[in-house]
Amino acid sequence: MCQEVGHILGLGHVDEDFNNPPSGTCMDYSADPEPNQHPNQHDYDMLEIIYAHLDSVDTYKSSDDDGGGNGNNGRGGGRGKPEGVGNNMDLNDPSAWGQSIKEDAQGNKSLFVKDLGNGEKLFTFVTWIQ
Ligand SMILES: [Ca+2]
Ligand SMILES: [Zn+2]
Repeated sequence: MCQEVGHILGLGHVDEDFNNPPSGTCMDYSADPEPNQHPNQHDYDMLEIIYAHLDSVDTYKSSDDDGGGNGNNGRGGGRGKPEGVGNNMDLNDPSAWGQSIKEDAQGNKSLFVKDLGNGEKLFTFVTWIQ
C-alpha cells in the first residue's frame, strides 16, 4: 500500500530486484520486506523536489486579496483551476503538456510545465506505473 501511494504521489521504484539487500523504503522490491515498510528520507526528499513551490504566486493569499472570489471572476479567485484553462487543449495528448522538467528514477518524463501567459502555468504530473 505504501508503494502504491508513493506511485500516486510521483515516486518510482528504487529497483525491481527482489534479491539485493533491502534499501529501507517501501519503493523497493524485496524478498525481505521487513525493513521496507515505510518511506525513507530519499522518498521525502523526492517529494520536496516534486512539490517544490518554485514561483512567488501564493494562491492562498491571493484568495484573500481579491475579496475571496471562488472562481466566478474568471481568474479562479486563487483556488483551483482558473475558469477556461485547458478548455482549448487536449490534455490526453502529451504534446499539450509543454516542456518536460523532471524525470522519475527510471528516466521517464514525469513533470511537464506549459506557460499559458498572464502569469499562469500548467503543470502536468505523470505517474508511470509498472
Ligand atoms: Ca530490491
Ligand atoms: Zn510499483
